[in-house]
Amino acid sequence: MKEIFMKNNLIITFLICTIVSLTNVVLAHSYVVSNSKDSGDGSIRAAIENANKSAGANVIYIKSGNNIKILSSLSYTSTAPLFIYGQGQTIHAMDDFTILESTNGGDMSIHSINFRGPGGFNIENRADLDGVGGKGILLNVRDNQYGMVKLVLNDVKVYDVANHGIHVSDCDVGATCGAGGGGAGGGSPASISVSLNNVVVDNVGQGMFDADGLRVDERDNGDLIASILNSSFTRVGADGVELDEGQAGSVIAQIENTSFNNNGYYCHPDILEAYLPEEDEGEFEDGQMTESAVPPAITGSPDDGCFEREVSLYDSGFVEEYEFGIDVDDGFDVDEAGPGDIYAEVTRSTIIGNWDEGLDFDEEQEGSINMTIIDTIALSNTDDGYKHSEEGPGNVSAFVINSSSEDNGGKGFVFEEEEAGNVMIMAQDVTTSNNDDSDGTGMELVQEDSGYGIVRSISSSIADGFDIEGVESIN
Ligand SMILES: [Ca+2]
Ligand SMILES: [Ca+2]
Ligand SMILES: [Ca+2]
Ligand SMILES: [Ca+2]
Repeated sequence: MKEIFMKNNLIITFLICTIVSLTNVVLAHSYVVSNSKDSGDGSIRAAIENANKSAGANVIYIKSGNNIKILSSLSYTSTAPLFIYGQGQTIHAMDDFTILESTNGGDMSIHSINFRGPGGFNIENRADLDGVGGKGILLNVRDNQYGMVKLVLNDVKVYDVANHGIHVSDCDVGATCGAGGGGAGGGSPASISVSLNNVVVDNVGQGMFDADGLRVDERDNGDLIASILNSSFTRVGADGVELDEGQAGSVIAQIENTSFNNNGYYCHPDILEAYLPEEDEGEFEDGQMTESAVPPAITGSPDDGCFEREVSLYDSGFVEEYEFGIDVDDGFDVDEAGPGDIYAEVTRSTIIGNWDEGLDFDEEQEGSINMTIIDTIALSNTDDGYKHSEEGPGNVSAFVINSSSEDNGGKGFVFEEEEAGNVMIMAQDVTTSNNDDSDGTGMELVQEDSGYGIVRSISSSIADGFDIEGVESIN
């Protein structure tokens, strides 16, 4: 093993020096992968095992031109940063396991490598019945970690894995962390930064429920910062991207030239509708319907976790209404809970054919949604094109410029705000048409409780109309 300073790659040396200088003078070590074997001298597994024993940052160069078939996970256990530079090789998992994991919060920076799972998963060929759902890349944050945890991916493809394609987990309750809003579980004081450039995530998350293309779980103090450029998330079982932030901290996301297309159909309605009760919803007068008469939770389907069953009662204990649903998912889902905001900018991107909302942003408790959408298209999503919901003290403000939302099953754009706070929307050169039944479905703006609402729309074509509550239109 040679020290990085022996290498002639000045850029990498600079990066490593920067990191090393920040973490005391512990020299980075480098390792060369010279063959495509699963294990043994010169293999990627040997390189990672050697890196695990080193005290400082580690750099692995994959020089072998061949693809690498592996029989078990590649597990990086150091807390120091790991850099891996490939030349477009594919690391191909021969079975259902996580391909590359950093188990103790070590930053990872991965360049020019493809990660391929065994493939062939769907709800009728599940991966998780044996308790395992393999991911592409996993970075697991330590419970006591602080500062900024970083995942950097450049020129990376992740495909054919059963579970999340890419997962950063700062959450101490493991897989049960993110089944819904950003609430469950605790975590570390650390923030998370995820930086993706030219990343393709395709056909992942089809082997189990709630498995996303990119999933970030951020808990306890700390922000979730995501920069996603020139990338695509397609054919993902659950959300193309899900950013889940709980407790104190904000979500700060910059998305550019990225597509979120045809995601969210692991719970495929064609397969599951047959398991719904004959009456899958109902509304009742008080005293009419007892709770025990509501159809029970569904069992015996390919994955019973796919069904939602909601029952609401009158104070008397009788049923007011019930509803069964199939849990399909979104193109891009952000859930922010606790003190903190959502700041997001989505530019030159496409959000097409997702099985629930195209873009679904939810903000709870203190904090605002600050949104910028430029040169972006939402088309043919099953529910709303772009949905923004804010609860608690805080505002919803948005600039929407030269963007469109058409042919969606729900509304084109939704901006809704509750409790203290305002709605402020500026739309310029925005087009909506043929959303839902085209009756006030282009743009829904709701400002409830204290506060004011203003929408200003300039040279826009909202062909299917506004649905406005508590918001004043200035044209
Ligand atoms: Ca944290
Ligand atoms: Ca947080
Ligand atoms: Ca908040
Ligand atoms: Ca509010």
